[in-house]
Amino acid sequence: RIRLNGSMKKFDWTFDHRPYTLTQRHPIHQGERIRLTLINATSMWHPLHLHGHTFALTGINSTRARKDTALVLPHHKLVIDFDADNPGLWMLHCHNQYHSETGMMTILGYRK
Ligand SMILES: [Cu+2]
Repeated sequence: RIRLNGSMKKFDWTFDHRPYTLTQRHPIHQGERIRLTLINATSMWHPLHLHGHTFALTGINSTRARKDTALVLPHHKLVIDFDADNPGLWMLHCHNQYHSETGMMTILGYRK
């Protein structure tokens, strides 16, 4: 579960109130099916982009399409599933570059 935080006033976009650091990791292992719940606690749209994988939208947003970017609407959540089948260090970030630059990015990394 990852919460999107920040405001236009402070321009302090983060995940879980923690700006990006080089050493951030999340507990993922190769071969797992990962469900990410992205909770947008802000008043902005955030197009979240995951590197190295494609994901499926779940619930009412579900389609057969594979995506690598999806909008998380203000004060809504988006639940996505993907397979951890590509070991490496992969960025998850807002595709508004000026949001990721202030901290709304993290690394989903795992080894073989
Ligand atoms: Cu954003």
